[in-house]
Amino acid sequence: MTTTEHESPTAVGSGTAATDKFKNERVSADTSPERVAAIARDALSALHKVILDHNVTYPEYRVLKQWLIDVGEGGEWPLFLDVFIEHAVEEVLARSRKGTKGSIEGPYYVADAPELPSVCTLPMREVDTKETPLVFSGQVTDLDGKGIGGAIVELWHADADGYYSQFADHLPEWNLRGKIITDGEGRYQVTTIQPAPYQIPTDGPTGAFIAAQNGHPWRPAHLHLIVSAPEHESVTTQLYFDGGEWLDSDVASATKPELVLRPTSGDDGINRVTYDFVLDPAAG
Ligand code: MBD
Ligand code: FE
Repeated sequence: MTTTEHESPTAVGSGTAATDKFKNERVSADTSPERVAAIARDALSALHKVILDHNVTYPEYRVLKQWLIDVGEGGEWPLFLDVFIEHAVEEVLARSRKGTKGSIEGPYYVADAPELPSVCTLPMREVDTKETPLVFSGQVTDLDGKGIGGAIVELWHADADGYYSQFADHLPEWNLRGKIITDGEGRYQVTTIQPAPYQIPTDGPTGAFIAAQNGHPWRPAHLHLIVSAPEHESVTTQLYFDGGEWLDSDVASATKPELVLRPTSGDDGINRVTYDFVLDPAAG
């Protein structure tokens, strides 16, 4: 806690908010019954193998059952899955992509953020303006390097205390979230603040899972982005900061060397960095 005085949001609070948001989306997948059966069969045998290899006991099995119930009741399934599972799904998607490297979406994306012009400042509180400003600019292009006008750069990130708006009651709606529309050449320039590293809530079942393995609950400071344009595949990604704490040990296994920013710190106290996004053409 550096700049504000408020009750720390609890794991149950942020977890429940993430679960409620997810339940409001209607999700479906075009998966054949044969494929469902094959995946279910292999998932169960993988788990059976772990139980047999480790001689898992009845008391251990019951502790697992209780923990699974706790994750659900704490609303932490979006958190747990996105931290420990999503990176593998992203790896599958990445096999078919040539443009900008993707990364996981995580549990804290909210659609329909305010639209902003190509040169803009993210919505922020008075207190956020006391943090280190970050001017983040660049161009969205296709695979041939041609700028894409009217592309959308959706940006969301944690504040300097590591909290996300809409998932922590003390923050105003849409704080540090926006949809930036690129100019005719695909360029954008957004002013925001340096985010802080994110700590997985330690008071819930995901925190207990991490502590039980002597792991740390931290993600390095990051920006979340979804970059999209008509007739192109959208890319969901994250950008990190060179030299940032936890960059080499992200609890969510979601960093890639191509996604590390190296901002310059100006004499005016402003950090500046550019990053260009390259979109694949729409598949099929
Ligand atoms: C985050 O901020 C995040 O990006 C992920 C993937 C999981 C938990 C918190
Ligand atoms: Fe995040």
